[in-house]
Amino acid sequence: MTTLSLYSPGTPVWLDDSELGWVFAEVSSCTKVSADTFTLVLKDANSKETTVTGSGTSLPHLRNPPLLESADDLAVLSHLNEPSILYAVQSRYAQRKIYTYSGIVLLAVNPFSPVPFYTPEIVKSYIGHNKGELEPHLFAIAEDAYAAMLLDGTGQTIIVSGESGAGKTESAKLVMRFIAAPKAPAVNSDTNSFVDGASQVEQQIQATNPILEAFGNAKTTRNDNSSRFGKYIQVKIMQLPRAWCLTAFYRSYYSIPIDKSSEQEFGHIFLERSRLTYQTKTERNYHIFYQLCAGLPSKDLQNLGLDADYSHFHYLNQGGPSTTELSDRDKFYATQDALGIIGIDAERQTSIFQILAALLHLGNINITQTRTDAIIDDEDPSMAHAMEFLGVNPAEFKKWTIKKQITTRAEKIVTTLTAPQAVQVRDSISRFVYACLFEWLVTAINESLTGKYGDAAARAETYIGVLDIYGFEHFDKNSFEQFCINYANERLQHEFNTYVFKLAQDDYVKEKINWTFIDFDDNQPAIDVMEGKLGVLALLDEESRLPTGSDASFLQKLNAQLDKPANKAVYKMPKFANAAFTIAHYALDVTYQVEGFLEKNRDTVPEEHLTLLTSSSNAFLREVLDTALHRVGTEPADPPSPGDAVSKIPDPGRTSLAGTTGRGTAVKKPTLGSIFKSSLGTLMDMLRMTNVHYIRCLKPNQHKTAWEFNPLQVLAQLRAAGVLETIRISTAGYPSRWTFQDFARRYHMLIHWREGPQLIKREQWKRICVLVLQKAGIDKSKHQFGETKIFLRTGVLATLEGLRSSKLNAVLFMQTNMRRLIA
Ligand code: AD9
Ligand code: MG
Repeated sequence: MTTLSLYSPGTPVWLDDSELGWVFAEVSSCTKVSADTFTLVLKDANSKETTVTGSGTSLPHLRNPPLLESADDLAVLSHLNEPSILYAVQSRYAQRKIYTYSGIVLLAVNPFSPVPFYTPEIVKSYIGHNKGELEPHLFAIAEDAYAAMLLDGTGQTIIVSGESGAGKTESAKLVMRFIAAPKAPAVNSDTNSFVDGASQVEQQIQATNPILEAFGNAKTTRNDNSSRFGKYIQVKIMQLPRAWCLTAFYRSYYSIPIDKSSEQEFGHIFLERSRLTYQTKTERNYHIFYQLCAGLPSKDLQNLGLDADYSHFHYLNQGGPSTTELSDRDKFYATQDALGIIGIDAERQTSIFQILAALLHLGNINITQTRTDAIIDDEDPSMAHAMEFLGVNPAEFKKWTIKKQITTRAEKIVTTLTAPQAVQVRDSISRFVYACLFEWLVTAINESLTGKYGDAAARAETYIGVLDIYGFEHFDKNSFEQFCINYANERLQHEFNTYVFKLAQDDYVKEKINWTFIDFDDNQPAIDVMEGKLGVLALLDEESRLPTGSDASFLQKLNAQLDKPANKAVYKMPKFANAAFTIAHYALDVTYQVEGFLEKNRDTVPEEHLTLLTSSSNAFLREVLDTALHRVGTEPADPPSPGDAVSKIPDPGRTSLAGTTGRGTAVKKPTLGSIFKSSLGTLMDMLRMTNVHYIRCLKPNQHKTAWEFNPLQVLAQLRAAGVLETIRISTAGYPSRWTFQDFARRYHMLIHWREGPQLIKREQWKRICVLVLQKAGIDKSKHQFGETKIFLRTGVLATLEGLRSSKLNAVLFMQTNMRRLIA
């Protein structure tokens, strides 16, 4: 079509608007200025005229016909441009439709209000139905994964992504509920059954939520229930002789590294541990502490030396106010119930609460200073309480909190610490114990979930995994925690790009099908700057291992290494912030303050304290530490190189929170950054072994207001997630690809009953594919033949599956009737 006819008078278009993104307008006139340049006069809804001159893509975007404007799947829009996509999502949201397909991705806009979309009847209605048959929904994605698992026999992952507060955790929980809802395998559609009332595994899976949220979630400025850890739960589906059986397993995100030689090889993204000892004014510590203060009967509180007023505790009063006491109290009861469901009885619960109380008392130990030396009063009541519950000798604890032992080749030297240094030691112990407790809980949950099917479950290959990690974050002040969280999100975005764009297109080229390459925003340069050989994490580790290392010299190294023309687009030195660096992430530029990076990366606990804790008289604490520490891995040291102070001077007398090191052995203590990086690596490797499905959560406003849609904010998220490109590739591309043989084996029944088996015998796979497509009436534009594979556009597989099911049912019907006749 020519430009003049495209922009004929009356054509609806989009006009740029600084507040709303775009507004409606209509073409009044279109005049040719030169060979490819045109001047358009546009009239907006208030009849205000605007003149635009341009060519090609700089001309206004075209609007879609009203019928398509709020389509279920953005892929059907005839004009695929940003304003049309944004408007479709926005107008659906205004109609209380929060889900929209965007090619292979489901977009989910947070309603910030209870919605009636998840009732047992709705769960039931999505079972056994193909993705396009009903309204877009999380359940349709879950059903799709379930069907793909049965069809291919491969592991499936549903990746839930989006920024903090966008709704990932809520969505992941709903998806889990759907998957855990009992149902027969979809191939046997007649017997599909949804039983109201939860099975035991289903109940146990549900119970993991209140527990993990109590111990791993906290209020942040972006989300009142923000996940501070990542989780990947695998629901394994085993085919037992008479039934399909569910069992679940958290590949979950230990705060301590797992032993590299262990069988449990999968990824874990750890808990944000700094929150335990410090929160900003508007945030809170982990929910469980407020729950404990609000929910425990006063006698139990007294026994633990606690009181209902959480503000008496340093670890809780730095942050903002609690949510209403009632909700913390109710949540506490829910946590207790859930602990009971997964088999942690009242006695064990009391042991857990004792440790939590010990941590609160630890935080209240008064550490002061005489001239240069830290001091703690021998009679400090908080120390007495804390040591009582931890089962540790107070005198020994005090000694190694205010003193430090350095071992040299010749002797051991004891030096004194300053008060701030002693506070660091105290806090590092609290963080360590809490991190171990969290891991112990995850282990207990897993033991309960795998239950009697433990071994079989571990071997089962067919599973659906749901990944829910902390969302992309940017605050006024961003530190090491945000760096790690955003790094994880950057890697996840890269997986998405690789999956959707690169792999698909690489395969097209390899199979030599007709294809015009679609460009996408590759975020590899940002990842290189963060995790590369001389990237932020590597330089941070180098600096962390130097006894004289400091945040300032870390920053100097960063700037020297990374502030280069090659990194101009991703690494920046901010103009107005000192002691900070900026990374241009896929979602947004974020400036990180370097203060505290080194200490947080080291997060070490003195070895003397570790010995005290592991030989505690509290048997439960010993079990907790044992569970956590038996997974600890150490990293062999790189061979020392000239000038490499790192591996030659291990910091003696201190051990990484993340791991113990044999004294004098040549091992590098893993830093938090290095553990994080390797954890992410294993997680990504595991995702790659599965077939992935994407749910992209969108946050419609920053105030958590129900049904409020801020177009510019949503647009930024759609852009960052590459939604436009994803749709383009989904519509232009071929999401299903099969080898000729696999395709022929599954669908040969659609061709003539005698011809099919004969062709199979002769292994004429491609011929069968051609005949199947002919028979099914699949248009030529909807498929392509590669060298070894057949490529199908969206929707074709659903058609074929429908035909296959009808055929199978017809055969079954005939056989049953024949038998009856014979009888
Ligand atoms: V973070 O990265 O963990 O900080 P999430 O997980 O993306 O974040 P979350 O699921 O916790 O966000 O959702 C935030 C809040 O949005 C919830 O506490 C609910 O109040 C609200 N929400 C999210 N999804 C839904 C929904 N489907 N229906 C109703 C919802 N409310
Ligand atoms: Mg969350």
